Amino acid sequence: MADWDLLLTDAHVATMRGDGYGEIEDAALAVSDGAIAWVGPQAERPEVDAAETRSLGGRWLTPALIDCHTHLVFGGDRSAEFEQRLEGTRYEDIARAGGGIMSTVRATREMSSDALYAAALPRAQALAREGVATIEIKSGYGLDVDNEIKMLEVARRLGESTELDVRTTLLAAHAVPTEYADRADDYIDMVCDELLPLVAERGLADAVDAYLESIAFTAPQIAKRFRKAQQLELPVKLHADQLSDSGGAELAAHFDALSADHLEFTSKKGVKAMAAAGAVAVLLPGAYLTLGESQKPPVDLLRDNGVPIAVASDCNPGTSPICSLRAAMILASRLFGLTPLECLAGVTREAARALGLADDRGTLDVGKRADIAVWDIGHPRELAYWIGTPQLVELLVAD
Ligand code: DI6
Ligand code: FE
Repeated sequence: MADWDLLLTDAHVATMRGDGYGEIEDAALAVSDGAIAWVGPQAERPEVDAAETRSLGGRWLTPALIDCHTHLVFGGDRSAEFEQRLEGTRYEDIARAGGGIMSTVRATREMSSDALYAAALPRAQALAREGVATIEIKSGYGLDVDNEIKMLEVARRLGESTELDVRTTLLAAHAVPTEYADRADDYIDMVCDELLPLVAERGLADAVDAYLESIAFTAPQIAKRFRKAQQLELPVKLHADQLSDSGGAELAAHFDALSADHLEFTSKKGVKAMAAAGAVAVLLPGAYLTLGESQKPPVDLLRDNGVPIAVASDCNPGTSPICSLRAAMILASRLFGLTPLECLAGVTREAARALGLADDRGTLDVGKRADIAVWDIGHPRELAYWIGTPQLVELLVAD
């Protein structure tokens, strides 16, 4: 019997281990039982049998990409609102007038599971076509027990029916639903007492998220929900400081969050708190672009304090209608000044860390999942450089 299932030769590898690209030129990589069994310079490869050997003709291998923040299960469309915004109406004002997130909530509630699945599938496939093997999908457009569960079930089904590995996040504290207008505390109580325990019992969520903002929930409301999540042993993450400095980074750090996401208005104190807690900063340049923001996340402070930086699509119909992680990389470099290395690390090893999966994927290391992207490029820096060029040759994923 062969020792390895698959041996890839004549390749260059960006392992993404350590701080750099982890480049190995003229490399080989072996896969066994869905995991990386060997990686290194071709000249040092042990003489071991492989069931299948493939020469890659000088192509590059990187870890498969990971989109660690999406809302890609949703109903309806918000292009009219996009038009309104370009005509001068602010996102917060549209939200306060019952549009924004609530209009997607109405459309999502009206759709059956099957219809939601059919709408979400092409979005997930679009990400996969660019080299993404793992995606996080949030609920947050149901905002009641049945519809939040419906969204999470659709997300799980996407994972089961495609080659994508889907991680689900309960984002019930995304907006105050109309039926709880002026009773946000009661809504949070319902989420803590009913929805969260049910979701945990049914294993439908891998993490819990919330939206801290003047148009969404307050810090005490979110703290209550995070305490409940922790009792149920679910890790937390937070939409933090997107439109104002709400102390989101500090709140996330206080609860040992996996990540704090957006962070445009995060202060130095918030960055220091994240560094101390080991939370990942997930930057979402698609939302910054779409909302026409001018306040950028504090990238230099994040770097100086050693906060890991991930990049994600934030795919959603309101603020980031982008089904492309490559586009998010491009935008992170152009808009936030991330280096090509930071962009690629942000969608591989740091994205894995933002999902609590750093031990399992995100770098090409022996023992990790054999989720590997094969690229027709001269160097991995090109992945944050070329726009719209089809560079992915193949995506290999562990079963
Ligand atoms: N921040 C965002 O950018 C998305 N959610 C959030 O909390 C926006 C979601 C939407 O507008 O539908
Ligand atoms: Fe988001």
